[in-house]
Amino acid sequence: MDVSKYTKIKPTNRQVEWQKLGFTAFLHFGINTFTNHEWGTGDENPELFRPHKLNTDQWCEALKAAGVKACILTAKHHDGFCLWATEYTDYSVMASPYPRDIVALLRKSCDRYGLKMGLYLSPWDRHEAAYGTGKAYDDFYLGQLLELTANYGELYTIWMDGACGEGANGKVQEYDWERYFALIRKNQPNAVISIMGPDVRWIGNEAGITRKSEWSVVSERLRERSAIAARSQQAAGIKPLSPEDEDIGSIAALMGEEKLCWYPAEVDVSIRPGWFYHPEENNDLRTTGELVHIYETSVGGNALLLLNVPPDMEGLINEVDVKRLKELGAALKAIFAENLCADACVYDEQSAPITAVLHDDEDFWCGRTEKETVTVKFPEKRRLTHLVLCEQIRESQRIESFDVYSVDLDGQRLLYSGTTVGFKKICRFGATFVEELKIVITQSREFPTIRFIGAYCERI
Ligand code: FUL
Repeated sequence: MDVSKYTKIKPTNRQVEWQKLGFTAFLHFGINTFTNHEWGTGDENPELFRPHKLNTDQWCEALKAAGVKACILTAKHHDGFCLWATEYTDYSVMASPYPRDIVALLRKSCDRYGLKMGLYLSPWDRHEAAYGTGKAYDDFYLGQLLELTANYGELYTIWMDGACGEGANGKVQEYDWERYFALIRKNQPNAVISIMGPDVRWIGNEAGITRKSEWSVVSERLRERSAIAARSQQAAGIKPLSPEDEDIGSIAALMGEEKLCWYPAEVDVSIRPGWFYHPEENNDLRTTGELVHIYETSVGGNALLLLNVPPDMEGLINEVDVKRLKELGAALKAIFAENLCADACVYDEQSAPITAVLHDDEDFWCGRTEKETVTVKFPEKRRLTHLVLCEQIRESQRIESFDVYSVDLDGQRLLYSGTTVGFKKICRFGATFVEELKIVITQSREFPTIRFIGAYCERI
């Protein structure tokens, strides 16, 4: 079968750089933090906004402890209240008892802590009078977008959620997405435009669940769904596609699709039940075990993890969240601190040694046929609990299925059976002493690539 239709689909450089971040954080903070709501109505009094101990350094420090590489702040949520000194509305921090530009403060802290910064700018605005009137609102939104993309340094993403409801006047806006995207491309050419944009796909749930087989090569219709909502009626006979579908990337699922695109998945999930801080949820945080599982299946499931940690009414990441983030960081270190593969011998079926896969860089190994076996020989028996496999996604996503065996004098034992690999696959199995690993790629599109192999043992 000619699979070049699939393998010719490759990511842009900005998508690869975004994917490398792996683990990122969301900061939902705003007027809702002070009203204990999830969605504000847009008429909350700015007087309520009093984060008297606000400290964005403390946010960054807490996130760093978990191993986060970048964060996204809700510069404006659906209520329309802005966290920066915008000239387009009075409904902002500047009208509050805490008149400081929080986007600027976070920028400084991110730079100090070596975190990348992204911004969430809700298209839906329940405060702005122009909302729902067409071009007047688009101009207003573009003005805000211009301020954020021009005045706060390099942003790695602009995150546009899909919520689109009524404004204060009962009207609903039809957004001029193409104008929004053009402005972002011009001012922040390296930033991915997420969710409603063309670069990053919403995984389809907010529960931290990644598909068993997560493909980044999918139908262009998934992206048109957001960009061209008005034109998205399906032609007769073609099944509608939704981000929630379980299989959106197998060859069977893509059969008949005219246009394909690289549209990688992001898992947005909150450490708490809500997106915003609610004091009554202080005992309801996800456990460290749950968070490690979400990490292993998202970061290790060809997706990016966007974990929400909402600052509280004092303007701090609450101590219970700080504690959980530290525990998560420690748990991940206990697994991934040392790559036990770094001094192993790796070779392919032609017995050619492969050193490229021992380093986590851009070099990679490339197979010749659809099915290939790669062997990893350790200098001595080593206890392993995890294996990490990475494809070189610049060459597209190719591996469809693989098995991992432990081999010794008694024969071979199956440790793990997987499907897609993509940017990163984390395979967890019961602790096993291994002298030789056989990675059998049972099916790939044309030929597989492997950019990196890592072997780890969880310290308990
Ligand atoms: C959704 C919003 O409606 C939620 O409040 C939250 O911000 C989530 C991440 O995106 O569309």
